[in-house]
Amino acid sequence: TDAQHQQHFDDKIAADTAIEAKDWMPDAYRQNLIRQIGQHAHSEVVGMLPEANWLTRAPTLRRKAVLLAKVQDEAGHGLYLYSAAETLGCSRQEIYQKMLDGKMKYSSIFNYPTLNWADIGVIGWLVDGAAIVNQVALCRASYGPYARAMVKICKEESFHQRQGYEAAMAMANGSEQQKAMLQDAINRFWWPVLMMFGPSDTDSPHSAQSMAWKIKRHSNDELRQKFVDNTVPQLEALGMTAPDADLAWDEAAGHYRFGAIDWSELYEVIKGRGQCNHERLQAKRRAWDDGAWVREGALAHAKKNAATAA
Ligand code: FAQ
Repeated sequence: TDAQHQQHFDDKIAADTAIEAKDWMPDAYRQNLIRQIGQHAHSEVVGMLPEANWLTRAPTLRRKAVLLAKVQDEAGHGLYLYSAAETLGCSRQEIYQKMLDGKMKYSSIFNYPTLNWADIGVIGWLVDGAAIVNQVALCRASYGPYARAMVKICKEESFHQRQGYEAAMAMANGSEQQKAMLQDAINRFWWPVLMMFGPSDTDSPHSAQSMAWKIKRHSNDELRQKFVDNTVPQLEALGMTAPDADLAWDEAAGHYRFGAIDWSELYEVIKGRGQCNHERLQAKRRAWDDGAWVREGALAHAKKNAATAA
């Protein structure tokens, strides 16, 4: 009966046994995972655009090769995540179309422009750094296919974070002009990166249920705090600062305290009114349309092979 199924599911969650694709699960659990994993997948593929903007203008061949590898990794992450979402019974094409139609979200951070080369170092260092803090927690998410995808993604993400920090380090040790460029990039990305972790716990509608289901293991605010604690010493090592006058070490708490986040900015971006929302979706729609001949060709090839086999 449904009650027995529910009891079995609850027992597994309580015992930290992974839920697998063929296991019974409450429909709300399934739908919530499709939402989160789908948005996560969309973030990976939309997230390729800001950095791809600098591939043709990377300052050296080495920087170009590393950045190319990173951007390709993000495409791979998108594919693992779309596959994980498909194990829940959704259609990849359907959720992709929803993203193109602006009906499914992707991370707010990718709606900010990359104005100069320093932004690329700062994205690798701060954006991938924030993504790791969030994704390490998701390696223990209760849904097996999602958790396992996260393990591989985190390994690649830590390489991304290091390449970003190393690029930032080169600029921090460079000319006055390079230092100023780096500081400017940090100033622009700092607050949007803190917003990646989602609204504060008091305004996060999905958190309570997702924590009860052990999809989320830590709250949005806990992970944001962990990121700040990790990152401030790195800022200091570079001789850079955060654009936050309230940022200070709280000895008693063992944490860095930081200033108030402008939540209206996050909500504006999420609603589609950020600086680059329109441009990002346009680029993705164009890529989808331009790729039609590849999909048609692959389909014709598959049909021909099937006919030959028959
Ligand atoms: N942007 O109730 P909550 C990467 C939405 S890293 C946009 O707190 P939840 C790596 C939220 O979806 C970035 N929307 O929701 C990379 C919900 O809307 P809905 C991707 C946001 O799910 C680096 C509503 O607000 N990482 O891609 C944001 O419990 C460089 C209420 O929020 C992930 O997606 C936001 N920042 O917690 C790639 C991680 N925050 O669905 C390329 C997986 C919240 O009701 C280059 N996701 N919203 O319409 C998660 O961990 C969670 O979904 C959270 C949000 C923590 C993002």
